Amino acid sequence: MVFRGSDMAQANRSFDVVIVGAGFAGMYMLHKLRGQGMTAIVFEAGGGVGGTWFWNRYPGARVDIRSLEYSFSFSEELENEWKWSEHYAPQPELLRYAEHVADRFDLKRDIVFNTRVEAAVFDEASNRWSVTTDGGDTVSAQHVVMATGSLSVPTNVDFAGIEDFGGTIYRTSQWPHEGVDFSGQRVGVIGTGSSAIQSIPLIAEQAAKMTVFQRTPNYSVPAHNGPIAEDVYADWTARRAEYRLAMKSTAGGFFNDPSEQLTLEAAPEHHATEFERRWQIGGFHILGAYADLGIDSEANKVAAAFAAEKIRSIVKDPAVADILTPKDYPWGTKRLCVDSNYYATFNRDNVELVDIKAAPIERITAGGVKTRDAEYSFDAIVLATGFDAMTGALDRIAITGRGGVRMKDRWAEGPRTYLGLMVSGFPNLFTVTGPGSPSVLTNMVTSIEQHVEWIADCLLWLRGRGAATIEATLEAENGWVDQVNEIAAGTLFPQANSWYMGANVPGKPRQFLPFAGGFGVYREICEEVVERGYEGFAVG
Ligand code: N01
Repeated sequence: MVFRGSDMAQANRSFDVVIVGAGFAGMYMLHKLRGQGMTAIVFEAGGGVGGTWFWNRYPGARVDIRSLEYSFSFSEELENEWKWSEHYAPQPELLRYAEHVADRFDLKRDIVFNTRVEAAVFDEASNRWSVTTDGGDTVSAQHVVMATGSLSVPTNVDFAGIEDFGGTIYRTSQWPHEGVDFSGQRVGVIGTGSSAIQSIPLIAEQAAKMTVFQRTPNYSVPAHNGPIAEDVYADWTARRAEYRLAMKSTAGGFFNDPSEQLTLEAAPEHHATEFERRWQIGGFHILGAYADLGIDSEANKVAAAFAAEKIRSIVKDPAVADILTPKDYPWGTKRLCVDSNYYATFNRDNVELVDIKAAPIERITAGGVKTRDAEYSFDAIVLATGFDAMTGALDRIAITGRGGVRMKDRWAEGPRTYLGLMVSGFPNLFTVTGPGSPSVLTNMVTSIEQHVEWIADCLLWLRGRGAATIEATLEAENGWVDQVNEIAAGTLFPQANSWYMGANVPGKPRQFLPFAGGFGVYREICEEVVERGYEGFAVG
């Protein structure tokens, strides 16, 4: 097999660290390790850097955390030279940013593209990992960092008859790089999560006719996106260090002005003005309206009622508004969507909404989609059906630790980690933003930086001690899993059939996957663990 890496990679098959994935996490990990004089190679399944932003090229794809905050903070030079065009940057700009980071830090010479890692096996005699790619190459490393992403493996939704469809099927997560022109076409979109909610308004503008198949309605808030005003940028630049530091103590790794007030202690008039004020600011600001929205059912109903009223006020047909209104899970317990013109799109003459909870899809036919009640004809179908979140990418690599144990088998009842960073029995293997860490509940870049820096510090510490291995103890892992579960049980999150709960993948154990105690708290815990000499880890 031809090794498709750089000259250095071809010449060397033994590294300090193998990094899997060249998204934001893998890129920063590589940069950080190089700075510590360590040798590292990155394997990346895609043809370029950027991870999420490399794959998800559907119309309207953009970040849902403000770009000033959803960006690297580790390099002042990088921060000074990059200027975001909009509050919520669109995918092409985010991809350009990833490319810029790769070029400015000369990362690509140690990234092997178009190469998927298939297996990682720990050898107990040498205390090294053997990592094998789909190119048939095997390299050896003391450590492995899984920077494989939390939402990187699409669910394999198999509709009966899908192979019969005579038109074109597109998946939002594997969008053609050259783009798609839907002009004059009849388009069906299946799914109403964030990917669909971002793409529907733009596809509707192009298509002759669009039909949206909704199984479960989602709550969405407007982004109110637009250019970043010069004074906002000037303030950010002047006070950036202070802002970046403050972000690290927030619950989500970004700013949304969280209130400490309890919902039912405020008057109904206050609810109306406070929710409206935050709706007008846009994005996740609304999540901070009251302190108990995520933990108190009665408080949550106030937010849900506000959202329902908003939908009714935007969508002209009351029957359509009713279908678009969530009714069977608490507000905010599925990932809140951030949109531009989503609800208003259903006022267009060329858009129809089909409730497939009431009349499920039976099959895809040669001409379109057949539900229990009707048949719809399409030239194209867009599947916006989601991801095997947080564990999907790790499950698909044959990771074998001590005693020949497969990680997938260890996790048969649900993922078990210590701090979302390591798994007992899998020495020297780290996960970035893995299950059991705040991850998808936060600004991913903030979380990625914290994890990468924690891992890099750990490797330096190990090197200083001349240690060969580090691994989570079973006791620490059990304690952490209990803590993650207890915190989740104190919230309303478990009441929704969300991908946070693994509920979107048939057969996946039902377990709240991220740590819901907040980023700031989590970061402090990670720091305390280090201060106590890597408490909960066995070092050999
Ligand atoms: O996926 P989803 P997504 N038949 O799982 C439906 C991030 N993200 O790609 O809810 C019919 O949310 C499914 O219905 P139901 C963000 O964290 C961020 O949209 O299972 N329908 C649902 O409506 C987000 O939360 C951005 O009943 C089926 C939809 O498909 C996460 O990625 C943008 C079905 C899937 O929604 C995932 O979002 C995009 C079936 N068999 C994504 N199977 C930003 O804004 C599934 N569905 C940054």
